[in-house]
Amino acid sequence: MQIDILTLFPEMFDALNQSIIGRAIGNNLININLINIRDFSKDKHKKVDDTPYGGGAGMVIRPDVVYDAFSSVKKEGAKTIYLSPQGNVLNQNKVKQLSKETHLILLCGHYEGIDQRVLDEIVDEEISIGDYVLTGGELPAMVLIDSVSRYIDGVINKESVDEESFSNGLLEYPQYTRPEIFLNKEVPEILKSRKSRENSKMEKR
Ligand code: 21W
Repeated sequence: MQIDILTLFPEMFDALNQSIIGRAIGNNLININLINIRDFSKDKHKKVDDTPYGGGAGMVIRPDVVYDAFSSVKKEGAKTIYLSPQGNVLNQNKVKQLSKETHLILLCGHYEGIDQRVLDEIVDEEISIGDYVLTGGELPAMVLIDSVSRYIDGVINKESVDEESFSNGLLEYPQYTRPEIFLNKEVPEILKSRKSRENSKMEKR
């Protein structure tokens, strides 16, 4: 899957080069391309925002700069997602649906917001990750990438995808490993019996 990320803070995405997602990127199962929106400013001071028409606090990102950043990666068949607090809240069904796409373009919002005209022009879908206020769309974009990546073939084994999925979440159970006694608490007896070990995935031979 190709994932282009339009952001003012590309360094935040360094976090993706870790663990399972880092390995998936290394194995070319996911290709992440970071685009710094600021690189498309035509201003000598690299300015990307301006005061809002009609007044109000803060600044608004200019539509032309976002449009040029978008145009540098847009291809036929890509789906453009705007991460924004006003979007539909992400859930496991949406995650599964997005994992079938071949090319996602993620536009990260920012506290100040983006001129509505460019959003109307380029955005296919608006997604939030929950009803609380963050400072930008970067962490939500990473949440989306992490959750979607699990469904991409080869990223994690198939049993884990089914076992850990939200729909089966109620089947979760407490887990134990060594040491057998920790802070005076023993591993439950039933899990230590031979029969139980034979039935466990971990020790199956
Ligand atoms: C916070 C952006 C507040 C915009 C007038 C009109 C992306 C997010 C975000 C942010 C505002 C997500 C304004 C859950 C989130 C995100 C930053 C409001 C000011 N004034 N999911 N608009 N929570 N948050 N804009 O915060 O970009 S997905």
